[in-house]
Amino acid sequence: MQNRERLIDFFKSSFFIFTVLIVFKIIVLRYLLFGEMNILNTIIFELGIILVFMTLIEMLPSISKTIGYLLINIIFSTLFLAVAMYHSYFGRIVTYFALFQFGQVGAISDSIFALIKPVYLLFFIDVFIIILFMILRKFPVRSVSVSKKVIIPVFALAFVVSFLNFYMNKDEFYSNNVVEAKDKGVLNYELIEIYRGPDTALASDLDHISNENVEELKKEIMELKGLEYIPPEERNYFGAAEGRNLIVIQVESMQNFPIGLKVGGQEVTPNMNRIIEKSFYFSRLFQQTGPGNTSDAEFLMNTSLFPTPFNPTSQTYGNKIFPSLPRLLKEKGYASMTFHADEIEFWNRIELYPALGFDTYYDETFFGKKDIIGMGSSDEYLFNKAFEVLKAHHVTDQKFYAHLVTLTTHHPFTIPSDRITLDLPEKFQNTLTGNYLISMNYVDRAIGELIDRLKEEGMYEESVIVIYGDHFGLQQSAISEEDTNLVSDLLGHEYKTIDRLNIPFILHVPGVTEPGQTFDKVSGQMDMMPTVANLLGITLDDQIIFGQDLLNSDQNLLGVRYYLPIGSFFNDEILFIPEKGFEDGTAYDIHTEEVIEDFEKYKEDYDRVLKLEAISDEYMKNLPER
Ligand code: GP9
Ligand code: MN
Repeated sequence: MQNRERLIDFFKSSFFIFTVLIVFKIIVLRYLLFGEMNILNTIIFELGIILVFMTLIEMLPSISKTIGYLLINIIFSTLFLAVAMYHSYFGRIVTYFALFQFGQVGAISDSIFALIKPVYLLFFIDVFIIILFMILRKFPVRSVSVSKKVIIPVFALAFVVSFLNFYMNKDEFYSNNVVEAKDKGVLNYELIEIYRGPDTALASDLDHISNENVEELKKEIMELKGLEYIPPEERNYFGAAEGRNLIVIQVESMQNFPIGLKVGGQEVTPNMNRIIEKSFYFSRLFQQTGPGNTSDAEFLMNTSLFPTPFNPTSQTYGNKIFPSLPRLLKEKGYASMTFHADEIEFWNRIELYPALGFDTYYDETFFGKKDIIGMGSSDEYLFNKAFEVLKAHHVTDQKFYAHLVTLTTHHPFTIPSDRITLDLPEKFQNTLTGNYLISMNYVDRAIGELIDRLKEEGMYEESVIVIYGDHFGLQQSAISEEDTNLVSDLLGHEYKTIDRLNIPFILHVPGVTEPGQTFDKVSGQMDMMPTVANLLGITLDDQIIFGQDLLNSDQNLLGVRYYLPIGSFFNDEILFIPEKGFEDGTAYDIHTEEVIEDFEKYKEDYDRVLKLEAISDEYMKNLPER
């Protein structure tokens, strides 16, 4: 055969066609992830692993070859789509750990559809075309095999290159896994994560951490956070709400910006705005949830520990006994219960709730799939049914702690038209931002009605009412430019990460938090539990916590390691986001959100945060199992 014919045959081979298709798709993927169109980088970082797979398939007997190519194409395409979608929402590269959560995909299918972008079609368009051709029996045009003389050396070379890329890069840990995947190759990074396993050690020298030397450990944590010990009798508001019932409302996707906001002359959250007038309101509190989202917010509220970084805490440690708010309150004679209208298996709450020490949980079974909006029974229904339970405790004089975890305002924020009371200006109609505001207005009304009922039954004065958001609802990278502009207009400045991670925290103690006060000090979700405990007269002196009582401290240092790279933190002045590590990271002024050039002085805070997170991980690992 002539050389020219051989070459033409090669171009017609499935080996060549599918390799080109997959390389093209990974160029698209790298563009979506890193904003680069560099073909050379793709060849250097990604081609090796692709060729290992392709040459192996080419060596198969010809009958299984076509199926092999089709399958590998579909597998790569699905992986690329998953990585692209996950990145657009979570801002990081998904690893195989997240596969553990695939069982939950069905339940959030509405949200997944809302995240799909037309560009993702590029990952699958060829699959459809090939299947069509196969139906028409036009593919493969002529089954052309590539000579073993070519395939074997290509395989050997690709294997050696891929192995070296893996071997040389496997031990260096980057804070930001997007940068890591860019530098080491997306496919290579995935292999490195499999090699590392789920328990990547983020720090060493932690042998002294256990739940037996609480006193010593507490001292170390206080020192790292720069906090002084204050005796209970000198603490502000210590026990100011002692003996009251505790009602904690965790609001799905509630960010801080709708609070106090007026759109078209109408308040978005009129009820919460009224409550805030008689509350301690923390307007600069930041989310610290991990891969477990809502369930991590529940975990943070009840433990003041760091959620685990690679898996939902409820999955990693569902078998543990956490020192927690329900357990502390039990010692004071409280009954504890938690309400959420989703099925109990979601986020492994079936294990999380006993791990947190709740006496009773009320889930989808209790709400009986009534009045469904989105993922479960509506928040109005949740509050009404929960109220009956609370009232039953009240009439028997049983003190209680109720954690009410709402659901209706989950992405994509669709509220049925007959429940909408917010009349939005034209430009918000049919936008995600508009729907988000409508859903915030919806849950605000439901909260207002619950409080009215507590008042009617004489339960209000005996209560501490806490309201906070679980995490953001509007992810900049996952919303359209139009929505980003709409939110920016509402904020009066460009919508940025600091705004997105900012959730409200409202402490309402009738007769005590009046007149209301707004605190704009930097604070985080892990501070909520110690602050509430102080009001209820619980010292936490014998308990390991990583948050702090906000009514008795003036400086803060808060690690955030999800939605942002590991090692990210807030202090009173900046939000810091590392890249490979500290030196190439970026510091943003907490007030102006401008980049700060000279940030070397914050290195100590960075080291402290990593240490605190490592201590929390090690402490949790050593907690007893149930
Ligand atoms: C799941 C619900 C929503 O039960 O709480 O969870 P999210 O998707 O926000 O983590
Ligand atoms: Mn949530």
